[in-house]
Amino acid sequence: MPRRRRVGSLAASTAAALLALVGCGAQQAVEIRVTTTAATAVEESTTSLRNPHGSTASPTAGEADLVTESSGPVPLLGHFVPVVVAEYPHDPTAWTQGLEWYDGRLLESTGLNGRSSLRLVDVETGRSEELVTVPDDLYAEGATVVDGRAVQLTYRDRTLLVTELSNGLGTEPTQRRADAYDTEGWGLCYDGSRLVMTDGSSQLFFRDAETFELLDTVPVRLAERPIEGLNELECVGDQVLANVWLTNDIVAIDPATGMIEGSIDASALVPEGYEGGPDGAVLNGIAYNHETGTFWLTGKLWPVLYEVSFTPA
Ligand SMILES: [Ca+2]
Repeated sequence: MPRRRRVGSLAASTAAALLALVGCGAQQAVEIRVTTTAATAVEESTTSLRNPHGSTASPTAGEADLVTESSGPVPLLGHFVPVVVAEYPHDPTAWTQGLEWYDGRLLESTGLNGRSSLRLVDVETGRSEELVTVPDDLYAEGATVVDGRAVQLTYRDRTLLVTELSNGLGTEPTQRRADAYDTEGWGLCYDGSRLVMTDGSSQLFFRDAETFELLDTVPVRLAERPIEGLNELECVGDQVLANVWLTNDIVAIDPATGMIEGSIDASALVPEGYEGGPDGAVLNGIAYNHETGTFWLTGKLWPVLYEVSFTPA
């Protein structure tokens, strides 16, 4: 059984990138304070960003509650922290690169050469009920589901893997498409019409869901500042949520403009001993459960998978 607990007091910001969105001016401008990492020389800037949705920057508790209702997700506008609904075991050898809720199980893509896989995981046990072994020459990255097929990126191999899900995973990818893209592959999600991809930069790439043809790119910015290291993605409602590599932050992006509209500080979820992301074991992996309105969060090599909702910080 999962251990259930709630996060009582939430940790302050990490040494990693922190977004703190506070206040709302007369023109619904959102004050945004940015603190960069210790590793990149601390820099603080304050700027303002118009809220494109025309609502307040920090949702009320009532609005936040809507995030967990089945009426569909509301945009994450402002600064949030996770509230833990439950904890489940997670394979501590899984180098999590992609996470998505599919038919009552978690579809998880794991990376590293020789250890890459695509799995369907029972969250109660953390066990992979089905597992595709990715060929040893490939390093798997983000993955998502399009019409009953898992689409899986590779890191520097420019190879797209497609795996049919309808009749079980089988033991190897159904298709291997070489030279499918000309960047690195990091995160991937499907918004119902287009695939959204990251390559570790500050860009979102929009691709045709069938051909993987590049349709558009959008730079992601917090006010005027590019946010680099966009990693694992989740398409939720009208937003794209992105893990920011080497941080405990998840940003909520308006994919039409690239504007960061909200942020989630998940510092309080970092397991003991995993502070600072030892050996690359950082927060990475976000999946939305449209049936419950909750989210699944984990990290590379983390022993725990969290079921969470988000509440204003
Ligand atoms: Ca995801």
